Amino acid sequence: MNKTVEQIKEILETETKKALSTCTDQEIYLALLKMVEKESEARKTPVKGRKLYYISAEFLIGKLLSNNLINLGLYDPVKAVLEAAGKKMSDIEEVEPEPSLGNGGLGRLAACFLDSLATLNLPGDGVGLRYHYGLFHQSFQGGVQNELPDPWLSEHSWAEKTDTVYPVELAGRTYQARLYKLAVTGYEGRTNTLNLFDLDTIDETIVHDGILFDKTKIDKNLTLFLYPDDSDEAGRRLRIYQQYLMVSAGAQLILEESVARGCKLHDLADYAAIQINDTHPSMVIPELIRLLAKKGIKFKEAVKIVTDTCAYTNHTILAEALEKWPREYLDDVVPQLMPVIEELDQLARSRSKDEKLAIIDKDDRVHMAHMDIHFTHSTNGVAALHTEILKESELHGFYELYPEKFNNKTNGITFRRWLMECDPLLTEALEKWIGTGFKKDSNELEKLLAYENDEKVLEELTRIKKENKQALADWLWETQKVKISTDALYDIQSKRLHEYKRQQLNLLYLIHQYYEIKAGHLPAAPMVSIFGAKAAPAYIIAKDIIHALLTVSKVIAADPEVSRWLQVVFVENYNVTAAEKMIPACDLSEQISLASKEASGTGNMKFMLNGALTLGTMDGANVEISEQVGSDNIYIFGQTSDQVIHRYEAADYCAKQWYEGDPNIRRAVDFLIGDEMMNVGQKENLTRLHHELISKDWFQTLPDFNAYVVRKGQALADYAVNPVGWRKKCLVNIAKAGMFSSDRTIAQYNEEIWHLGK
Ligand code: 26Q
Repeated sequence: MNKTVEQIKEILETETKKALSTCTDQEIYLALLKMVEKESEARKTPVKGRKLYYISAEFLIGKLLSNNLINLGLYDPVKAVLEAAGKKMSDIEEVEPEPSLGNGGLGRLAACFLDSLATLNLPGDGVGLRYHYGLFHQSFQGGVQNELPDPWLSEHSWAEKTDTVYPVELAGRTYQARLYKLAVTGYEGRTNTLNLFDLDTIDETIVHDGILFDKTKIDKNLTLFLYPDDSDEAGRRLRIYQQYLMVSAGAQLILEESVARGCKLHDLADYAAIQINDTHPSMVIPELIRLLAKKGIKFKEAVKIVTDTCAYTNHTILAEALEKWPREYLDDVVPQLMPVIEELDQLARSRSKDEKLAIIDKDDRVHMAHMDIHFTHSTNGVAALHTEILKESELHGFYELYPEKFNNKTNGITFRRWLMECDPLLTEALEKWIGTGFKKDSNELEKLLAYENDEKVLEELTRIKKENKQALADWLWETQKVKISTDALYDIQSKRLHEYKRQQLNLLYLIHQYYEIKAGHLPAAPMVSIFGAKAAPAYIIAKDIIHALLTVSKVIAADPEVSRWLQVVFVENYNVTAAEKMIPACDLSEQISLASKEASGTGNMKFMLNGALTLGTMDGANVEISEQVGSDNIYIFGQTSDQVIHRYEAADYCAKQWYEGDPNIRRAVDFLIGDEMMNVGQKENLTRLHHELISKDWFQTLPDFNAYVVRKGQALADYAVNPVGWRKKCLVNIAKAGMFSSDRTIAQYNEEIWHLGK
């Protein structure tokens, strides 16, 4: 039963022991946290049959207060209670620190999946680590990225300490992994659990000078940070420590829970399904085999049990992101696993003579993805194109050996956070036009198509977008003291900074526009170009790209001729909270990775759902977005993945030829080291980036440059010249976003891989 406004007021005042109007925001936040905990507890139901464990090094859950209130049906009455007491929901939200327990897409996907599992009433818990600091806090100083720890834990946080500890052996020493539990509420659904492991001995005081710390003191640092810098050996070893703590404690938890429900271990697959989120948790395979062997199960049978229980998701085809650990590291950190991994390698070699499919290669490196594919029953990619590329090129040998294991599960996003929570104005308008069914059945968004020619609806969509732009502009002013116009097209590229995602292509466009405007070739409409991106602390070129963008932003701002038409803003510390402000305000969503490199993308889906049009390459899920909306409602440009793959095979790409052969390209690239930039920015960073673009350009920015400029110009013209036509395209994008709900994705995982009980 939903609670009434009066009941909520009483609960909160009993908790705070005073009238709400006299409470601080902090007191109200804590009272709400308590209330949510109680409510969600009541929705925990016993599990019958198979239960899922989604094991992942990242869960980028974002702030939880509003999300939980929405899912529990308490948001509106709580808002009313607060308003009656003269309080604002947004002020209470501010009190909560964001748990940034993920880097980007992979971690956010895990969080969306937990939301959908609970919403679909499926028993599915997360297993991960309770990092004390999530992804670093980013600030810009002197035009460069600065990194600081980002604390989120406090005495009262969502993750509750339990009395459960599991022993985990690391480098011959036994550590105690303590279990923390965080309630995951479903929208009008059940409550599941996110299980996070930690050590009691972690010492936050060893952090110094930003995010530096002694990487050898394992008992003090193991769960201190999400993915410590792995540019040096100590960092890479620490990753193995983290991974093993997670999988060993996780495996013990899974076995214990299953046995408590009647499992006899031989039938583990009837009680548990384990989804391995990328290769970071892959050691769960040998660990489970080892634990089963300790209980007397023979190796061969243990391999079968584990294969039937586990499934693996691949999120990347970038070779450098596929984990291959020097055997020596594993010998040192997890010697108890090595005999198992060796036996698995022998078994794999008996199945295929192809050296490329081995687990331990001739250089004594352990290929985690290979172990996953051999010893799980399912390998999936995260978008149709990505899965095809895995089958046809990257993992072709494996596909020939195990065609039945390969399948696609196109990613999705939870509409609760990425529509209902972040865009209440659009949500309310949708409710008015098509009812509330879309919240549980995302395909109902298609009902919106009936209004494609309804002037009032289109006008209202325009008004909502404008209000969301104003809200973003206000927030930027409050948080960064940056002023942006709301009478402009908002163009946004927000995602991790990586060369393959090609923020540098956008950078070259901005320079090109600068020259065009100076030459009197004015654009069709003013544009605010907004970036949000963190660069890995040791990724030098990525940091140079940030520096170049910050510098271009200053050069343009200082030039009144240009800044009337073009403004460049870099949002500091891009995280889930910032995304929730930026996405609803966007007109044009930049999804411009080099075709074949972005496994899926999920930001692309969030922007689409909030009525932005995509400017993108035929990469990842952009391909499926394009199929959904049709070519008139998306701006596609650039090389196709086939062309890119052939070019890589032929190894005949020469950036210098493109640079020398095209005056527009040369002009834009050389601007990086011209006086305007050098006067404002740092010579070292700008020269290094300039050199990189001409001599390497691994992700083929230059061949796509002209097509990008033309297509973006067209988008700008459409926006300016035919606003009604533009808004219709936006409407089609919202209406066709249904297939990108993570509810759809999770239903497919369940039907085709997990077969969970209820
Ligand atoms: C590996 C080895 C050593 C150190 C770090 C890593 C590492 C860390 C994080 C490798 C990969 C990641 C994260 C990958 C990621 O976020 N991938 C994204 O996953 C999304 C969800 O499927 C996709 O939409 C994106 O396309 C993909 O880039």
